[in-house]
Amino acid sequence: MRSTHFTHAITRKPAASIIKGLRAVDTGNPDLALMGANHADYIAALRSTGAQVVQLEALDDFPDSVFVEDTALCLPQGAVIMRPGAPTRLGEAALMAPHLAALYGDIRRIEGADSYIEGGDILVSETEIMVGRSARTNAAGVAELARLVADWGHTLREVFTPPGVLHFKTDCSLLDGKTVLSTERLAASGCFEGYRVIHTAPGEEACANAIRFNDLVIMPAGFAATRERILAAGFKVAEIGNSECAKLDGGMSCLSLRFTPKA
Ligand code: CIR
Repeated sequence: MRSTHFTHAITRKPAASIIKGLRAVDTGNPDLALMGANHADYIAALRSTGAQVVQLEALDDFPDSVFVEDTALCLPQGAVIMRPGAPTRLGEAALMAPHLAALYGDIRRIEGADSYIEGGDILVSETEIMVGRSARTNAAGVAELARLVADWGHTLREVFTPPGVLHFKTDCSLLDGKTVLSTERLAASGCFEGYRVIHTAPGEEACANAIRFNDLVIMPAGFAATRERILAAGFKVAEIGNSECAKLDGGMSCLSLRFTPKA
């Protein structure tokens, strides 16, 4: 399945400057050693599925650059370089472009001066691309993306990220072609009509950002009730420590670009 199975992933080492990373609420700085260990576990989990995982060097000029997902959208036909809505992150996208160009034949770019869009707001299922408007992703960005991917045959649906939630995928993940994991507050908006929805357990909203990567659902460690629900639905789960990235509002999807390149 093209929305859940991939041959490649790109990650970037956390920079020491991550202590200056963006966060909605300051709960203290991340511990770099623990973050590095968690990041290594994450890469090992991706590799355990047989995928080739690129690990880019840290970018100290961009404190949030470990969260590579926001820089690009990778589709079976090609990749689209984003225009992050966070001013301190805008420059990260251009730095990702050459790495994708080395693997993909068709690279497109969001270029409109008024267009803003981050990968964390984009959920690609087997049948459509959902894009959540948010504080980082605006209508112009969504419209430009829709134009860019139209000739690749993708249908794009604009949805809305709940107020106070960083990205659309902060609150949901695709588990298979027709199943999503979602917080109750996001699912209540009706955006997943036609999908099977597994809700995060009460009080465990912070684990909604997981990823399906080949045979694994990779989720943050420490959310036992939700983990049970995912296991009961027949998925194989790997848990990765996320305490340090969580201090910067980051989760499992943010840490990689996942794709199967097309030359
Ligand atoms: C930010 O605010 O941009 C970072 N501190 C967190 C980005 C998380 N990325 C993601 O959910 N795709």
